[in-house]
Amino acid sequence: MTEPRKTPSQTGGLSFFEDMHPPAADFRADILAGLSKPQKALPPKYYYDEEGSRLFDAITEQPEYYVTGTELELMRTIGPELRELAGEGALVLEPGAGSSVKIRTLLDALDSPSAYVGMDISGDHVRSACEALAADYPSLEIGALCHDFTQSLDVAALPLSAKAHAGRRLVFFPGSTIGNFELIDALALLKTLRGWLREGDALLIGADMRKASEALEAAYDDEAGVTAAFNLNLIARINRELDGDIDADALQYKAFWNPYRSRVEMYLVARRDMHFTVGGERFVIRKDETIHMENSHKFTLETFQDLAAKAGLRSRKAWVSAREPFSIHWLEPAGEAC
Ligand code: AVI
Repeated sequence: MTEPRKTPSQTGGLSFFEDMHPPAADFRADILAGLSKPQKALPPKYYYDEEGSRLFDAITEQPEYYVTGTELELMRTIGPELRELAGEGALVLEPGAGSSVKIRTLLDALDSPSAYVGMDISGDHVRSACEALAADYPSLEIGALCHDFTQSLDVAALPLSAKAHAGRRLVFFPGSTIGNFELIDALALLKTLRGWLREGDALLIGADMRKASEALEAAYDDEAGVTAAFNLNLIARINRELDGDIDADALQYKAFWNPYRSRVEMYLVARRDMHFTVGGERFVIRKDETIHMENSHKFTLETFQDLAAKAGLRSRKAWVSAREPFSIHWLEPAGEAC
């Protein structure tokens, strides 16, 4: 992976598109393994088929789901400080390139960024997201990588111009996606992202904060039922793709705040005893038994900075929104991870 393989005209305005062939997920094996656990669990990474992605976008528009709007507002507020900290000509790298609004807000705030590289496990998704960005930022060098961001990345080997490679690397990981990982996996991910940085580079990351349980439970169980539909969509996907016969109507969505683990936990609860088949295997769920769907960890400034420090990242600056508390952190490499 040294030379750009395609010219910008062949890639819809992109400087490059590179498929790093992330390991293929095994939907059937992962779902069957999850349903076979004593505490049944479905991996949240499978939420995002076409309908799931549409439903997630709809979640971000719900009045109770403060996360997206609050982070965006905070990004806009701190724009001048980000410009100052990043300096001129930054190379922006975005693992899990998702919200085009947030990246545009960052790019607009920065002082002549030299390049942007979006990454996602789905090649089609990242390519079209980056092409759309390239259409709006025609003078910016933009590349797209099909890559699993939990894996290491040799940034120096990316087919970018010398100018882009000379800029400060700014890894952008918004949305508090870090909160969806078990803490041990969040630490591993921070260490991986730390590995992309040199002295003077930075990780700009969003982390949602602890707040009243009522606000948290409402955010993850909105009145309109969109988050419930988002969870039940995974059941529909399993039925469709794995020849399943799970009665989705017999499952009730429930989200609750677990203060001991500082996270919102999301479940589907069986309203009655259920017998069903998935992928040719038979399963039983008893009335009131749960299927664990997702966690969303909430931090304080201190708990997040402690986690970052364990990954070899030192806090240079952190901002907290004035509305619902949400934090954005500017972290820089500091020594080695432990
Ligand atoms: C993607 N992630 C940051 C969301 C969150 O807030 O934890 C996922 C989500 N699940 C239900 N609502 C939102």
